[in-house]
Amino acid sequence: MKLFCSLPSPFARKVRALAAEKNIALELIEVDVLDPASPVAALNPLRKVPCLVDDAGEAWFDSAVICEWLDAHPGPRLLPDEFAARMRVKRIEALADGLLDAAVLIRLENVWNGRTPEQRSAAWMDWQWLKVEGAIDELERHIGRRRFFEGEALTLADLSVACALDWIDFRLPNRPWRDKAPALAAWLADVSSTPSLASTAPAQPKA
Ligand SMILES: N[C@@H](CCC(=O)N[C@@H](CS)C(=O)NCC(=O)O)C(=O)O
Repeated sequence: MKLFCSLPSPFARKVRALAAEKNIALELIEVDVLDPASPVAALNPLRKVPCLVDDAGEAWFDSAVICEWLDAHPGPRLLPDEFAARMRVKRIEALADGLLDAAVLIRLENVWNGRTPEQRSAAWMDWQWLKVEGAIDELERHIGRRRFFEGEALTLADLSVACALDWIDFRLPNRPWRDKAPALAAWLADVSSTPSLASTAPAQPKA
């Protein structure tokens, strides 16, 4: 199976971490999604990564769909079978993905070369950051003293939140969040040693 991705993409990292948990080998094909000639355009009309191409050549997106698709393969389950628990995991995943959607918009506002410096809007970025902060508040309330977001074992909820928060640290280091979310910060420090997360962590920028 081929995963079209970029290595820093937090959505792709979520898929890679889930595949690692299940011991599924993925062939990574790195692409530049902002290049109009990216091969992803022919696979995903939304021109976004991750995009998985299965062994029959069928393309799957977005990251939530890919994760569910991979989780149906043999190996430990990252999405519980029981309906209510499964939906609670997916709700946390949606919160983490939504947080990232807003955070990615902040980054693109800063780096997309279709905008001039004068066109970049600080007000727009602050509006997006409000969403990030709202999601972080909710995640902080939810995690409390728990070890996992749902149940007694690692699920897709944990992978999603860890990938989202790490990406904020990686790409938006001037937007601190830990002071307002100490439980979440402690949880992240703990969960980050999980091998599937440690082996997929974004490379830190060189000093
Ligand atoms: N909802 C999508 C979001 C994917 C996404 O935003 N990917 C980014 C990279 S991190 C992307 O490909 N952006 C290109 C663009 O927006 O044009 C998912 O969960 O896979």
